[in-house]
This record gives sequence, structure tokens and C-alpha cells, in this order.
Amino acid sequence: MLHLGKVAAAFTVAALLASTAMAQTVLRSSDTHPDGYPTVEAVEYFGELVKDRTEGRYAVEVYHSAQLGEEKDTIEQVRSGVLELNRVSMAPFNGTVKESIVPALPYIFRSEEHMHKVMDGAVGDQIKAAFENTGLVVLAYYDAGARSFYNSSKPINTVEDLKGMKFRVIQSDIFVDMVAALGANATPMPYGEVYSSIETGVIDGAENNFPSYDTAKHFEVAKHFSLDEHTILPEVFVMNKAAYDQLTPEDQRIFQEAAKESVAKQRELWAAKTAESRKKVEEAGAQISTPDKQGFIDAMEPVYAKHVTDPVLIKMVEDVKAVQ
Ligand code: GTR
Repeated sequence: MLHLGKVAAAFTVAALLASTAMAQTVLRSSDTHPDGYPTVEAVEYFGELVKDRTEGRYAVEVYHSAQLGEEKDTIEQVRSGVLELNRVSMAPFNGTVKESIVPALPYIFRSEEHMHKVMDGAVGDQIKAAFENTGLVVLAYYDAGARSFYNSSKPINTVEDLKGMKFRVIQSDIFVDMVAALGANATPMPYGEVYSSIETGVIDGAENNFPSYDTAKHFEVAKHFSLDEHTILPEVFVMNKAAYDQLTPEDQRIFQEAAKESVAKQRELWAAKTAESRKKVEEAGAQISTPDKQGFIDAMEPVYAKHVTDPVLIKMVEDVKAVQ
């Protein structure tokens, strides 16, 4: 008995020593997209860099495929600290972080390069500062390309063609008003409900980029894709502020540096995935039309008139336009 007790005690001590040596804080991160999607890979890459550079004191686990819930719910989780990290679109923040409205405005960016310059510069920093007031630290902005409309019934070549149609939009008033300004009807709903809603005819279609259209399989139920590219809205990778504030200054530097390197990685992955997805959906029968964007741009005036009234936002819109 005595002997066994000693063995057990020795085991316990050994286990304790081992766990102290490896003391590791695991940070959980959510993503609505499946494994292998550029945002999932970018956060995993961030996690590897952090693990390496903190000698294993921190590790990141990515819960992809909406395992922890739809974006709106996981945003609440990361704000309250149930989750430490989260990768989501900027749009669901439009109602809580007013500065996040600016990159969500239709046709605000002339191109993806323009968006990169803006988000990497002073306007991007201004948006980051605004997020801190809601208990979140923005670690990175990632690419989400341009969003365009797709539907199950017909090709869209002009604004007229959209009249009376019903589209799912991401949960943001800017998107609801944008669709209304085009003469169509918007239904905000979680991403995970879009496929079946199109399939059952509850909506005619939705709007998104090629990688989402592909990986969420929306192309199977909505084969008409109209490349109107109304929004070039970046993604955001955030950390709960209380969790971030607990890091030592040196660890914060490691996290920031790793996040920055993950942005470069994500941009490469994004470009490749966009081309791959476009090819795949075309081969599967998606019909891509390229409308003249001017009519769409002209129709957006009421969206700006309604949402860009605050002097801070008016100035930000001017600043964005001034970026060459
Ligand atoms: C995607 C984005 C997701 C999600 C989705 C949606 O482009 O990457 O984070 O917001 O759109 O439309 O809900």
C-alpha cells in the first residue's frame, strides 16, 4: 500500500512539473467558414507564429464552420470574453461601431488596392481605435474581395433587373438600405440559413464574393452571378480587450507582429482562392454577367444621404477618397 502510494505521489508530482513546464493558455477563435478557407488559414498561421514566438505559452484553436455559432452570436461571445478571438466581417459591427460604416459603404473603394491602402493607413487606425470602445482590439483586417449579387432566376445586367427581387443580406442596415435603393427587398439573416432559403424560394438570392459563393455552395441554388462588385468590405480579426490587456507588452508586440504577418499571408491566399473558386463555379454552370456599374453607383446616393451625416463619418469618407 505504502509503495503504491509513493508511486502515485511521484506520478502526481511528475504530472504537475510537466504541466508547469508547458503552462499554456489556449485562445479560442471562431470562423463561419470551413477548414482551408483563407481566413481560417490566416488565423491558424497567426496561432503558429504566436506559439513559436512565446515558446508555447500561447496557442490558438480555430473553431471553423460556425461550430461556435453564427457571426452575431460569436461577436457577443468575444465581447463578453467567453471567446478570446474572432474572425468576422466588419458589417455586423455597423450598428455598434459607427466608424465601421465607412468601409461598408457601397462603391466607397475604387479597387481592392485602394481598400488595402486605406485600411493600412490612418482611416484603418481610426476604425481600430473605435473598436476598442466596444471591448475589442482589432488585430488585423483581412481581404474579402468584392461582394456581388447572385440569384436563382435570371441574369442581372442593370439596376432595373433587380426590381422587386428578394435578397438575403448580411446583418447591417447599410446593406438593407443599399438593396432598397436598388429597388429590391433585403432580408437580413445568418449566413448558415442562406442556402436553404434560396433553395426553398424564401429569397431569390444573396450577395457575396466568389470564395463564399463557392464554399457555402450557394452556386448550386443560385446560378446567376452578376459582377456588380458593390462592396469591398474587409474582414476583421479581433481579440477580447481584457484578454489582450493581460498580455505583457512584449507578448502584445508578438501578437501584433504575428497578426501583421498573417495579413500578408491571407492576401496571397485570398487572391489564389478567388481565382480557384471562380473557375470552379463556372465549371459547375454558374453564369457570370458583368453589368455596367455606373447605374448601380448612381443609385447609392440615398444610402450616403442617410448614413453619412455625422461629421466624423463625412470627414472619413473624404479621407478615403483622397487616398490615391
Ligand atoms: C463572407 C464573410 C463572412 C460572413 C459572410 C456573410 O464574405 O467572410 O464572415 O460575413 O460573408 O455574408 O454572412
